[in-house]
Amino acid sequence: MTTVDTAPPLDPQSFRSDFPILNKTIHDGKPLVYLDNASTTQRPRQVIDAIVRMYESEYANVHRGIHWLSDQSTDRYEDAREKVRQLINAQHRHEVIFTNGTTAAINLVARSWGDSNLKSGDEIILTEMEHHANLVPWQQLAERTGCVLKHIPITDDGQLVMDTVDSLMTNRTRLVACTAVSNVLGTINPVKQVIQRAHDAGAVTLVDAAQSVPHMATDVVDLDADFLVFSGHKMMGPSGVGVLYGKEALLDAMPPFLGGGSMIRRVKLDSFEPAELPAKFEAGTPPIVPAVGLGAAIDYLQNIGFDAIHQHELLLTKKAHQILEGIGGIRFLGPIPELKSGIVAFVVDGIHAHDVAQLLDREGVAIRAGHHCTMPLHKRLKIGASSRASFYLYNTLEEIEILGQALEKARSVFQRKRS
Ligand code: 7TS
Repeated sequence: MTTVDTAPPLDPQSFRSDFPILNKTIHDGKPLVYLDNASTTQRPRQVIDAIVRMYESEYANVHRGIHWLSDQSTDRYEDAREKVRQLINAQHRHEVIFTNGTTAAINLVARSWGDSNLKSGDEIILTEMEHHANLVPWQQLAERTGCVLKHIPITDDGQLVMDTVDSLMTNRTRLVACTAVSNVLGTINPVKQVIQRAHDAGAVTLVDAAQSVPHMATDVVDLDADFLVFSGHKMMGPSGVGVLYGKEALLDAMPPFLGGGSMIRRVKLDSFEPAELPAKFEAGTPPIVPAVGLGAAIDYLQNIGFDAIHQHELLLTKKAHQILEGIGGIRFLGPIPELKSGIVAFVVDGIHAHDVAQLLDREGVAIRAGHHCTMPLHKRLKIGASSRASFYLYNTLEEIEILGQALEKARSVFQRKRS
């Protein structure tokens, strides 16, 4: 997760026409301003074309074929795995497991690695800012094994209190699982440092990279991450595909999670022998076309470059902070823009987050409102819900201005109602 300041500025107008959905107008001709990218992103024509091409001319089941079409399909699927390997700089292609998404990948680790390595009294360290996907599977594991969950606290402005990390670690710490970027606060966490400290204590690490891989360069070797997970749909790929990266030695030692076709070398009526990696963790028919679509999304992102994407999102984030501060009565969640990815969550004085989102929708602006699958984080911040605008490479400064105008309008509607 490295960024530099040297990329030339991005001009989203030069490629926005690649995204058919961004030309839409809604609610009587208002341009759609899509600012819900932390939930899911939109796809460029290149990804849609790759999906169509696959179904039109190269689709069959993979790794089963004695026929030409299955070979074609298998090649495309494995090409996609290689693209993911290069994207995150994994050493081996078989360290890349295709799953259905981040949630599925974390559950796989919790079931397979967790059930076979943890026992009562062992400890897992998480953080107060995790998405439910990186909380509930560990809570379920704790119910099954009696292991204990601890949490790295956050500051009021949404940063990890790193001083507490060493004191939370004990000789029973087995796993540290941490998000690289908070889906609400936008905070870019010092995951490399967290991993180092976890390794010093002899613990395994899992990075929830759902909000970082789509936005910044990722190098699993440099991070020394043991597991790293992310979803295709948050990086312009199709939904239904995600990635579990794991170090070869760890994955090799883990039992399969789902059982069925493809994950076996041999089956008898009463027993089976698992297949090698990555097949061992890809039971059944995998997300073939979604994986190919993800490969096309990776090509598109790399063509633009992660440094340029990060710089552009920082520009949008700074502009959003500046405009929203000018409106008044708005409390930001999370730190200053320089410490964030392109996520701006906020609470508007006297207006419920759902009303904010509804009023913005009337102006054509799509944001998310609620707890964003981070109920414990909202409790820590002493709020029930928040509004969240989240950006991607195709968003423009003009769209941030429209967000500001729509928010101002929402404020005046509510002020009129109250007076
Ligand atoms: N981890 C983080 C940090 C996330 O932001 C999300 C999804 C997930 C895990 C789960 O990913 P999935 O693809 O398996 O669903 N976050 C959001 C969000 O912020 N709004 O909608 C989904």
